[in-house]
Amino acid sequence: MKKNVALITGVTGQDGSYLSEFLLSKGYEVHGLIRRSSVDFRERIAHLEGTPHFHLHYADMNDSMSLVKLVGLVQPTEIYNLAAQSHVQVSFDAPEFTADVDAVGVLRILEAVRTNHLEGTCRIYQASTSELYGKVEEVPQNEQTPFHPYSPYAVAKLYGYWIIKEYREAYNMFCCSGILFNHESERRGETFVTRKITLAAARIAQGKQEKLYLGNLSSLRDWGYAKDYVECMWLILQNEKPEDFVIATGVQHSVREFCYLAFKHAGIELEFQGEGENEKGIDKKTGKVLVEVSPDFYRPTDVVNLWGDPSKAKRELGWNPAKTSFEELVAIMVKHDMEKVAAEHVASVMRTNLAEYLEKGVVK
Ligand code: NAP
Ligand code: F7E
Repeated sequence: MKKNVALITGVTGQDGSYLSEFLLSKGYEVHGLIRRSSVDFRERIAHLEGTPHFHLHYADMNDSMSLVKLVGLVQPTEIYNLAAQSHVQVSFDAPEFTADVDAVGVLRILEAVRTNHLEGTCRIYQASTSELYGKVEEVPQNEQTPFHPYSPYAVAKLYGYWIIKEYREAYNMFCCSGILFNHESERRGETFVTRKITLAAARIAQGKQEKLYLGNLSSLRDWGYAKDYVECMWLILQNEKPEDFVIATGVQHSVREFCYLAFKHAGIELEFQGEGENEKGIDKKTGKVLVEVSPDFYRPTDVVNLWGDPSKAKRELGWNPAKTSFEELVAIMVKHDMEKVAAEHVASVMRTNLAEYLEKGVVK
């Protein structure tokens, strides 16, 4: 039997790391694309390096030739195109780079597959996004909801969505988009709102941070657990027909609610008072202001009402959107960050003690 060979772009990211673990557990040969960086950003996949069937290769989504060579070398049966400049706020500061990676990058992958004559044997998953719905035209959003992208990131991802559809129809390629709503985890980047909150709650609870500054507290999201969502990426490629799917939990919460629950898990009960820029999250027990609003985190245009309808994925892929609840997700993230902050504290005490011992000549 022919072995399943997966190529994952964005392997160092949150989803890439979980997807690698998932595919390895299914017996795949997994190849990951990494890019050169002056510092080592491979901590999410460090535990996989050196294991059999897991290989890393240098290339870049901005470099067509490197992608053509890599696809030719690996001869993948499945490509998961997860690489992206994925931060919406950053896309306002670096719109051209975002378009190059998130829009043209998708085209480069498709052309690399065609150049290597693999269009009949290689299936392609494109990491599409609920940000396509942007300034939403209907609630909740499903596969038929019109798109209204509302950031340079979303506009770039819309090109990715359409070029995948175009190659599916023009060249009969098996390529699909998963329209994924926000999914988080203990591996989430630290500047996305959920992780920023869980880390801050842990630091504040352990006396390592005074206050947390956030932007729009009323923004609504459909937050799921990343580990559950990567399974769906795989299911989309195992489907009989190449089709696009909405992946979401079907449950919506505000940033304020996420914040309240995260602090509660860290042992602090917050009470929110005031409105808009004057809203504050106050520790009910001490009366101390722990959360404040800063317009620095407002976006020129913000997407404020995302709520997905995962009925199609449930019905046609047999995927369970309720595997990890919102409450469980917050609990997992806070538990992880409480332990991380405590371990950092122990390590810093040990470093201080060691420096003292070295100075006193106790340790040579
Ligand atoms: P992430 O943690 O930000 O990971 C992004 C990955 O893309 C990283 O591995 C990054 O590499 C890589 N990358 C960026 N620019 C690149 C380039 N020029 N060449 C090669 N690799 C490059 O994102 P994620 O949360 O795992 O999301 C995965 C994908 O799903 C992204 O396409 C994102 O836009 C999309 N998405 C995410 C969500 C969500 O809620 N997480 C929802 C919908 C869609 P470095 O480590 O070197 O930076
Ligand atoms: O913001 C508000 C912010 O940056 C969520 C990416 O994975 O999911 C992600 O994009 C909401 C927004 O994620 C802060 O204004 C308030 O309304 O965590 P986020 P995102 O923009 O939804 C989609 C589906 C993707 O595709 C993306 O790749 O929270 N918010 N205060 C804040 N956001 C941040 N980052 N920081 C704040 O202080």
